[in-house]
Amino acid sequence: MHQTFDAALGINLLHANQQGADHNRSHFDEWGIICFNIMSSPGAGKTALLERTLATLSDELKIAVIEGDMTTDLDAERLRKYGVPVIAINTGRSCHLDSKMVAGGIHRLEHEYNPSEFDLVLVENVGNLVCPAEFEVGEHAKVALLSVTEGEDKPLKYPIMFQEADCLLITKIDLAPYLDVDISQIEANVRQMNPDVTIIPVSAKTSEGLEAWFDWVRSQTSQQQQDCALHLLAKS
Ligand SMILES: Nc1nc2c(ncn2[C@@H]2O[C@H](COP(=O)(O)OP(=O)(O)OP(=O)(O)O)[C@@H](O)[C@H]2O)c(=O)[nH]1
Ligand SMILES: [Mg+2]
Ligand SMILES: [Zn+2]
Ligand SMILES: [Zn+2]
Repeated sequence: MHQTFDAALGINLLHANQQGADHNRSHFDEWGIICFNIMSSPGAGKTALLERTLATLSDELKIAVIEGDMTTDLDAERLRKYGVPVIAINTGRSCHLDSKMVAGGIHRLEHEYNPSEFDLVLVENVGNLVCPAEFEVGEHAKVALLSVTEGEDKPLKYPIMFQEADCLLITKIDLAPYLDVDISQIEANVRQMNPDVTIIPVSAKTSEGLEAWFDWVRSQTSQQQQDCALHLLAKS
């Protein structure tokens, strides 16, 4: 975890970040968009999940991706094949996206497209199981991935990510038969950190569990659209 209070400068980094997150959130709500912040350690399968999600849902939902990577455009290129706007953000030396970086992506969406046409913005965060969970970017929900290859103890050892998650995907379950891993123990450890989190075991390779993930995305998106419509009605 980064030091988030710099006494010399007197700046509370998390506080400043939260103000930027509120700004981003107000854009999303104004445009009727729901935003998910997708987080995991490197290689747990975020981009693979997004590939499957875009392949299935981009016909029924208008989706844009904000793709955070320290240096390359590799993940953004993988996702552009699905014909949706993919805004790449290189974080340089930073191991997480912050709200200011994501604001840059949102403002590009605003200037290059009609943002009110979009339903869903998927933010793929930098692969890191620690600090992305602490830096809000204006998302409505945090989606954390934990692959079966990482070990049952990770929710206990890296608690913040699992405490903060609204939805936890246990990924690469097709590999479970080849490993010494107990998926029910992963679930129990996650529940110990966060009793109410939605847990969905998935495989981007075999498609197992993906329908449950797509249904979760659909229901969250339609809830946001209803909330935004009610809010507009109340204002008029
Ligand atoms: N067997 C199996 N492999 C998977 C699955 N999902 C992803 N992978 C593989 O895991 C590796 C990493 O997947 P990515 O989707 O690039 O992971 P990521 O979380 O986006 O990685 P970073 O963006 O670098 O943090 C790739 O070789 C994928 O093919 C799955 O469900 N099953
Ligand atoms: Mg990726
Ligand atoms: Zn970081
Ligand atoms: Zn703005």
